[in-house]
Amino acid sequence: MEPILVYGYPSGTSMGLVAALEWLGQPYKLCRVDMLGEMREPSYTRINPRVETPVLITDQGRPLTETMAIAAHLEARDAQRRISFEPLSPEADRMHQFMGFLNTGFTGAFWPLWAALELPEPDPEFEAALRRFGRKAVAERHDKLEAMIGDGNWLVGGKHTLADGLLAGVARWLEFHEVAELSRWPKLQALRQRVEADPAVVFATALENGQTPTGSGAFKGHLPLAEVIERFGVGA
Ligand SMILES: N[C@@H](CCC(=O)N[C@@H](CS)C(=O)NCC(=O)O)C(=O)O
Repeated sequence: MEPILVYGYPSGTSMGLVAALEWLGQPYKLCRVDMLGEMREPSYTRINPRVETPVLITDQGRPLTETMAIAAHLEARDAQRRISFEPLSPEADRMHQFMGFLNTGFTGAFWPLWAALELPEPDPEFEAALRRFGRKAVAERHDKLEAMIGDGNWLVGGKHTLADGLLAGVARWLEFHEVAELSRWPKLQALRQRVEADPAVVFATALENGQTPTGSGAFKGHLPLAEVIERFGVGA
């Protein structure tokens, strides 16, 4: 069977893995999940007990969670090195470094901003504190990322890779949370413009938005969440 990526909307980081699957060029299916609705049904815990996206249903039918684990799985399937590099090469190490940074500190810096947005009850003082803390953390992580970016067209090694996919999924939260002008980080701005204009990222973003774009041909259609849980979920 083809692997199936369960990706979340709105504005999920998993969009970057959809783009990576396009770049990888091997047949895959998708399952589009409303993170504010159906993901919160108890049955979802059968594919991810932590109630998050993404989840990859592997070609063996096993649910695999956590972005870094999914990325490692895709890398292992990438014999032609379309989205990764030769294991143990300097480029592979550098790509993993970027992915680790993006998936941890960079993504985590946004959590206070999400928390401010999702407060269960109005609490203006706490909300303002969360926003102040979050904006500072996000700007600081952007400064660090700007310093890490080289002169190439992509994050590492002159081609788009899993690292660029992860960047595409999360970096757009800067605008979503109205933290700062992207032009404050010129290297990141140029890189993001390139990544976000890439056909695979445009395709993945359109799918996330509920449109029906034409991709590279590797995408073999969506499955409903209920079917994915019924066929591949753990337990009853
Ligand atoms: N450590 C996980 C984090 C995944 C994560 O936080 N996903 C978000 C969407 S980007 C989510 O599902 N959040 C749950 C929610 O919105 O309630 C990973 O890297 O895959």
